[in-house]
Amino acid sequence: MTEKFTELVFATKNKNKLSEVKKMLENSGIEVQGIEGEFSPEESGDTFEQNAYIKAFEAAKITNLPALADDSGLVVQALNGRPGVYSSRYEKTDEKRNNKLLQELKDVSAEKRSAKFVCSMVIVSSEGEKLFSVTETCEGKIAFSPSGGHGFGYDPVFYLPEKNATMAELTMEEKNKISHRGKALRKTVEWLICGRNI
Ligand code: ITT
Repeated sequence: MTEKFTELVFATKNKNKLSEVKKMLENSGIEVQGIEGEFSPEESGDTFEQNAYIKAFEAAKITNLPALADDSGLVVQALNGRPGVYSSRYEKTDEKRNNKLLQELKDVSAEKRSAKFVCSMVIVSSEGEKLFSVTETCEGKIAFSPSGGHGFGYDPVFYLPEKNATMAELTMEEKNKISHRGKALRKTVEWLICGRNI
């Protein structure tokens, strides 16, 4: 039996992620809801995918709807992959996280500042069965200072050599075309619309 989702809960407390995903799904026939009220799943996984599953399952239990979750973060080569799955726990605010990152990299040369954003997306059924997962990346470098007023999180310090701009200097549309979340979401939407057969 082929079943189409028309309603999906996006298991995030991050309003910026929610707007990016809503924007990308606006003409898809799939209505995305945020999650209201108390929602603080323990992100105890070792991988982005495990954490995305934990968040999605928690949201599915609360809402009784199929749920989508994204776990994402920044992997910095010169820091042996840190902050990685701990990206949101690296410091308490975006500004503090970016300052700490720049401080940790203060003696690292331009050539050695490679980094990537990673995004895992998982969809679970309302019973918590993992139906789909995908992991995508976006490669760049850590800038020497923050720049740009769009986006969120580490965007002001994430420099894209091919654009000669930081992620925060791109519009949301431009970011969605190349970002880890944009790429993962396009595959997710493809699966939601045509690839699913359950
Ligand atoms: P939820 O868990 O509620 O979805 P969160 O913001 O805590 O929201 P994560 O656990 O996935 O999200 O943590 C991701 C961290 O990486 C967090 O600090 C984000 O600001 C940052 N991040 C994720 N995607 C990003 C992006 O597209 N641009 C900049 N920073 C990003």
